[in-house]
Order: sequence, then C-alpha cells, then structure tokens
Amino acid sequence: MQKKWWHDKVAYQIYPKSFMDTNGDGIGDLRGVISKLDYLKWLGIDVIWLSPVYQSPFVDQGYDISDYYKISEVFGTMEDFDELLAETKKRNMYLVMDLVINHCSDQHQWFQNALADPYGEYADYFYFRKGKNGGPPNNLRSNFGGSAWEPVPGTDLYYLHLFAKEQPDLNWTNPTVVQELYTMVNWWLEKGISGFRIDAIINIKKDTNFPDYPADGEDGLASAAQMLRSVNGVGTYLEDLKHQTFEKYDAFTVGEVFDMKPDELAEFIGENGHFSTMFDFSQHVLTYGKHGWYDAEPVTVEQWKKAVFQAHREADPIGFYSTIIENHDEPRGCSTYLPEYAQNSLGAKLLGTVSILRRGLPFLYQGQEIGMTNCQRNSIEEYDDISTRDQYSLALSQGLSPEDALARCARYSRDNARTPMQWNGGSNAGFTTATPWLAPNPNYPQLNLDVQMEDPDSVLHYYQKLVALRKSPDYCKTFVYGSFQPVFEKEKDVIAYLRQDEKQCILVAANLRKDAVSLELPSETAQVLLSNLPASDSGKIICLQSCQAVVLKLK
Ligand code: TEU
Ligand code: CA
Repeated sequence: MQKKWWHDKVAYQIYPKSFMDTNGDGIGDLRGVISKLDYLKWLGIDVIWLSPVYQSPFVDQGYDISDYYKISEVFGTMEDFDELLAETKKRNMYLVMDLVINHCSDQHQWFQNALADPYGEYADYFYFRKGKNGGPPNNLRSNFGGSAWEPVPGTDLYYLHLFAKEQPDLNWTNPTVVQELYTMVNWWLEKGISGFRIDAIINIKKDTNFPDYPADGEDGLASAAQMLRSVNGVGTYLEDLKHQTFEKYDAFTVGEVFDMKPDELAEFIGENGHFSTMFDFSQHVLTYGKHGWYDAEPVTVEQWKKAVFQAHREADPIGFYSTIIENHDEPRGCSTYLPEYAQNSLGAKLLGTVSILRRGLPFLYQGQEIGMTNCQRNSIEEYDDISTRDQYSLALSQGLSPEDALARCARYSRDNARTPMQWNGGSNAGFTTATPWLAPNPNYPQLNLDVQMEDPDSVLHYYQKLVALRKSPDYCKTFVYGSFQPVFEKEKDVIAYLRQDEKQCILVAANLRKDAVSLELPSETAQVLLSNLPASDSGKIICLQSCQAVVLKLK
C-alpha cells in the first residue's frame, strides 16, 4: 500500500458557529478557532475540519453558500481566515474545509441570474424543468420535507432542490458549472488548505429524465435516496473532479456518502479511489427510522457493534474509513450508543476507546473529548435546525403528542450536537459574553473543559492519553496499518477487537454490561496500555468491570 501523509493523523471537526465567540455577538468565529489552536494541539489533533465558513444566509447553517470565495461576515474576514491557516501551519496542523457543491444558496448570484432570466444561460446552472399535470416534474421528496421541486415565479417551470428550497441543486451535466466549481476548489487549494470534507457528494448525479418513483411515505412522495440508488455514473464526475483539483495538490478528501451501492466502495476509497477516505456511517444509519428519525427506535449495543464490525470486514481490504461517533448532523454519541447506566464519564471514555482505536482515520467532534451529551428542550421553538422542525411536524402529523415529538427531538435532533462548546462554568459555558445563537446545554456548570482540565481522571485527560497512545511511536504503525479483528464477538454487550501487525498484537476490549465479565486472552500475559478504571498487567484471564475499557498489549 502506498503511504499517504494523512494516514497517521487524528482529526477534529469544528462547527464554527458553536465553537468560540470572540466579538460578543453570540456566534462563534474564526478568531475563536485561532484562540483554541494550542488547546487542540495539546489534545493531539493534526487535522481540523471546519464546517462551512463561506458567505451564506444560514438557512441550513452555512451549507447554503451564496459566495464560495468569501468568508461569512458572521465568522470574520478573509484576513482572519488567512491568519487561521498560517497559525495551523505554524503548529504543523492541517486545515480542511467543507466543500458543498451539490447545491448552493438561492442567494448565490448564479441563482439570482437564473430567476431573472429563467430561460437564459444561468437557468442551466440548475435543474429548471417544466411541471407535469399541473404539478412538479416528478414526485421526489426533499431531504428536509415536501416536494423537491419549487415553482420558478412567473413561469410554468420548477427548480430542483434535494435539500431546502433555499438550496437549489447545481447542474453537474453543464460543463460550465463544473468548470466554475473546479476553479473555486483550486483557488482554495492554492491558498494552502490541506483538503476538503465533501458534502452530500453522491447527490450530484441525477436521473435527468426525472421519472416518478414508488411513493414511500404518506405524502405520496419518494425519497431522493431512491433516485440515487438507481442512477449510475457518479464515478465519472468524481474521477474528473479529483484529477482536475485534489490530485494536483496531494489534498486529503473525506466524502460524506450515503446511499452508495455496496459494490462501489473500492471505487470510492480504494488505492486510487475518488476520495482519500469517507465516513463510516454504518452505526449511525441504524438510528434512522423509515421516514427520517421521528419514527426511529433506540439502537442496542449489539446492533451497533455488529454494524461496526461489518463495516470493517467490507472496508479494511479496500482502504480506510474515517471513524466518528457523532458530528453536526448526528446526536451525541454518548447519548445514542451507551445504555442509560453507562451514560457517564466511564461510558464516555469507553466509547472513545472503542472508536479512536479502530482502523481508519479518527475524527473527533467538538465537545466529544469532554463527553458532551444531548440536550433536552421544552418546546420546538427552542430548536433552530430546519430538519428538526420538519421531523417534529411529521411526528405530530403521525399522531404523536407534542411531548412525544419533543422527546424524539431530544434524542435525534441535529441541534443536540450544535449547542455551544462547554469551555467553563461561567455564563453561557464561556462560549460567549452575549446571548448565544443556540442556548447551551444546561449541564455545562458540571460538564465543561475547565473542570476537566483540573481533573487528571476526567474524560478530557483520558482522550488526550488515548490520542497520544494511537500516535505514539511504539504503537502508531499498528493502530494505523495493523489488521482489525473482532474477538469475543458472541459475548453480548462486549466489544473487543485485536489490532495486529508483524510487530505486536493489541487487544481493545470494552464491557457494556451491567455486570463484570471474564475473558480468556489468546496470550499468556498482557500489559495494560490504557484503561478507564485502575487495572494491572494480567495473566490469561482478564476481568472487566461494568463499563470498563482496556487496551492491552498481548504477550
Ligand atoms: O448532510 C447530508 C445529508 O443530510 C444527507 O446525506 C442525509 O444525512 C441523508 O440523506 C440521510 O439518509 C450534509 C450536511 O452534513 C448537512 O448539515 C446539510 O444540511 C446537508 O448536507 C445539506 O447541505
Ligand atoms: Ca462572534
């Protein structure tokens, strides 16, 4: 296998709006990110993925870009950005931007031009189509609810939006559009960023005949996933994108890919794949219901363990996944994947251990390193997220009571992970001196970074040690390139795997039962490299307490 510069790195996602506010407007900003770089360096982070900071009306939190070449004034200036980039380089860190090119904002000049002249050149930057039988061209549903087609005012045309109506899809069959996007991508790479996290990228290929699909909801509409699963040829776009941009800069790319065909993995992340890597969402998709998340059931340990092991079986012979437990779209991992009795600092450390030492590039999401949790709200008005509002009203329309619908939001809303970073116990968790755009989780007086920094036993210090262990010269190669083999698979609620190469064999084992469990090692003795409970080197039998995780070097 050809070695790549990013293979042995540890990454961290920053959701800038909620990270750190420095100018007292209640919104995180680039100077806030700069102010925390030393902290991230201490934590062991190499790669920073910045969620979108481009100019945007923020209908979907910056995933609706109105100018790809500008920094949103909410976040700062291009000078701030350049300084951030320089400061990361100074610390041998790598800055990765979010690339949102399936769609742009309806405020983008291209779309404004298209609206002004619906039969002109700019209309062809988007999918403008005639309606059918007095309705939209077909029955696709937007990911945020309702038809994926919106009327173009003053015409019998509609435009396609797989997400919000303020996020019109870009026409990738138009070479001019594609060229504009390549130019933009190269402009950022020329600036010296290290790569991109690529948003909703599989969506760029449509069946442009726009046929109807079998309805899969009571609204008579069909999910966009149906189209994506039936259409071929996205690879041609992705290959060209890579050749014309990333490849020339040895840039790192991580794809956000849902609804991929199972046999496409090698094409996506194999040796010469379209992307360096892509996120493993196998455990997250378990939490999605049939019609979004309002109708989903909680996921069990056995379910997500199986999914994760299966993901490794599929991906390990091919390439590297990027591993996450949460992100800005997914609720907090501790609240989602841990049984209730494990939702504490011990459980947070356990989940971190299991996740960070997997094969693949680990991404931490801001606040994960202190075990931040989901956040209960008292009314739907307290939520900001566009998809949460859609799911809430869907839940009500299905007969759920407002209380039940709110309980679903508390479990699955995207805002769970978007509450401000909890820096300290001061007002608004030390995130801002003003009223924050989204209220912090009320648990911040107890759960915050300052408190944990003072406590050598905290989740934070454990994460720091975990990342250091993964990167330590003695073990790094094994954790990066070594094989991943599930063990004790039949032991219910025990998650264990070996990381092994010609040099050594390391066992990662975690017990999510209420009771202790004894396991017989495949070796005579074992040396403790890390544990979330006091542990000493052992003989052939190890005993794991409830919620204990250990990392053992087998001898
Ligand atoms: O998410 C993409 C997204 O929402 C879908 O892929 C969805 O998760 C999937 O259909 C579930 O089956 C990205 C961003 O991460 C998100 O924040 C944005 O809202 C979205 O794209 C639109 O840009
Ligand atoms: Ca600010």
